Amino acid sequence: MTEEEIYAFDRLGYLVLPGFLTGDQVGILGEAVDRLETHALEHVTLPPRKVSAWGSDYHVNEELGYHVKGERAEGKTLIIEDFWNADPAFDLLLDHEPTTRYIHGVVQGHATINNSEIRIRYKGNQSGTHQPTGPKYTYDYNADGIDCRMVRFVYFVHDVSEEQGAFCVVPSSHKSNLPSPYGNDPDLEPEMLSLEVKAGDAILFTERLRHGGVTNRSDQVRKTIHVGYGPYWLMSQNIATMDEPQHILDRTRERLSKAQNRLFEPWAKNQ
Ligand SMILES: O=C(O)CCC(=O)C(=O)O
Repeated sequence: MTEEEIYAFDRLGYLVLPGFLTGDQVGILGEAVDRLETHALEHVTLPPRKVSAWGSDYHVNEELGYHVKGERAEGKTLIIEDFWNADPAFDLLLDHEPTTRYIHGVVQGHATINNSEIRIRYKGNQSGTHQPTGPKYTYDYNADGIDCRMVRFVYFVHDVSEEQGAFCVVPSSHKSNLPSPYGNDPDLEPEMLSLEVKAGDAILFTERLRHGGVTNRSDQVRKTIHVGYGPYWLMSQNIATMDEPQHILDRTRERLSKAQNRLFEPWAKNQ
């Protein structure tokens, strides 16, 4: 990370990274997201089910190894977790040099993946504003620099304007001491900023930042890939498998390189 990026991330709590993925990568990921959306919509209401620790009802897809909840309807969203198991096309995001460089800039020590979700947001949908608190989501700065616990990358496979349901943040709110008085509708919060992006851009943010997604008022279905990172001891932060080990199938592990596997292996920190 450059000195300017470190300064901006510390001050604002996020970075917009233009042109982070190549055109080829955007094409591969976009097609994989479309394939998985089709599969997930055909299965989302079927057994087997899992009710997560947070109370959400998921379909557990044993064929492709993902968890999915939601529906395709006005105002609704489809969330597909553990997508690594479903399609090797997503592997290009694992041990991806630019991603690794930024993660090492904001997470100290051995960092692993703790969250993987594809968000598909249909017309009228918004992602409620949230700003997690507690030891898993802290933002700190010490003698070694920025010291985040959970952070997230959002990768964009198509352009997203404010009208199209942009990811949004309250800049610098990761340093606030008080709970927000503004509720969870991102469209109504003063100082909420929509981050408009192009295909191939990425956003990196600390989970401690107040964030969400403004209402998608367009006919474009908004599709994004979200990957959470943090210190090795953080367990899964996917909603279906909250605080469990990462749900990575044996056949996925066999496909991945040693460096890619290490991203899912907290216990490998000293290897
Ligand atoms: O992209 C959005 O609509 C919201 C995403 C979000 O809240 C998250 O990744 O934590």
